[in-house]
Amino acid sequence: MGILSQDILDQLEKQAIELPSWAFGNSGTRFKVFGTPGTPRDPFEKISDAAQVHKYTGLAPTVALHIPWDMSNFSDLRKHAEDEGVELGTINSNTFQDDDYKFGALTHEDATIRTKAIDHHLACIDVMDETGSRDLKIWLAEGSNYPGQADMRGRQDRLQESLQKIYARLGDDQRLVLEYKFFEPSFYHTDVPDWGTSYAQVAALGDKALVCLDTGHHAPGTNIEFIVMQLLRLGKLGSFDFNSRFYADDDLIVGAADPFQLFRIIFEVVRGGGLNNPDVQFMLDQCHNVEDKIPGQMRSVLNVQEMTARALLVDTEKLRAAQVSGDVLAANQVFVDAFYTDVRPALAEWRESRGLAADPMAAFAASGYLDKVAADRVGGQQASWGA
Ligand code: RM4
Ligand code: MN
Repeated sequence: MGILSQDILDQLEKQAIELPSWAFGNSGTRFKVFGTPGTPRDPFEKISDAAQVHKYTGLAPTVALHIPWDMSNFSDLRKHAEDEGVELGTINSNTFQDDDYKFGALTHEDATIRTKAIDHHLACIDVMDETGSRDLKIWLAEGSNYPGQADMRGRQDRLQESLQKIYARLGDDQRLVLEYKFFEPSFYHTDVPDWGTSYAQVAALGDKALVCLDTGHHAPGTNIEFIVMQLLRLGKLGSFDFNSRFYADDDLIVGAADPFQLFRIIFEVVRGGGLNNPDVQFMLDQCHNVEDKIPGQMRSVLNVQEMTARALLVDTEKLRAAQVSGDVLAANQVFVDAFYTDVRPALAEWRESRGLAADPMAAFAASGYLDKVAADRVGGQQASWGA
């Protein structure tokens, strides 16, 4: 395949990226949520849409669920997923949409509210047992808005205590990943704002607890690939939530805002042994406010694939030699040469050799699927955050 060696193609063959069920529902900003004809009305329809992404790209064999948004009969949903050619993946908990959690959930001052939040996570693990999911992903909206409002230290202690109770319920093959985010919805302090806090919390739990890195959850200018390197080095990178951002937690298409950053991140994944390593789950966490959702997800997984191919093209021997000899410009040249290599024609050719369309986006558009679901899915309530 031209510039892509057999070794690179073998690695690309194994690549798997998990899709978020919520990417197929409507979303928007606090100003407006735009509906789209054909948007799924239940988790079954979300899974069917997600399966389209896998069908055309061969890259997305699993779908993450959000509880309670995707509450269903899970054995039926699992069967439906299998019939559509995909599997159910990570289970995401939700302690950010209940009045009781206004001042925290796992960190709350009140033990009854903490217990309620812990029980929700235990129920999520019950769901995992039914869906066959390995990972429980916890993202917490907890923190405070004003200095003095909260006892930050007490909240860390309560968080650890609550997480221990959740951790104790995990099966042997199940894991917990704790996601961090530097701000929002709290604006002064956040209880899990950075990788260090997440690391400290999960390290105190045990081997089955790891960090989830959402690429949109850092301050502008943060060197995210450094964090990737460090977490891999520590054996604590459990999963990625891929997306891209210009300003805050924009949840835009991964690789859209800064393809070079995605390249640098994946280079460190490869360097740290995290590529196609089942311990490091690649996931998307995105929303499609104005673009079509299925093609938006397709574009996303293709972007990850393209940047993976480019990262694998880095001549690491040459790079290492330049680093050792202190040849700054040569090292940088090796790095950017790979980044600037257009792998798209080679990937298109390779796809065809595997029975996939050379251009998955065009093939999906030509399939008429979007028109069909727009005609079929009439009535009912379109899925969105909260449903
Ligand atoms: C949060 C976080 C979580 C995701 C929710 C929908 O900001 O990124 O991963 O589950 O949004
Ligand atoms: Mn996320």
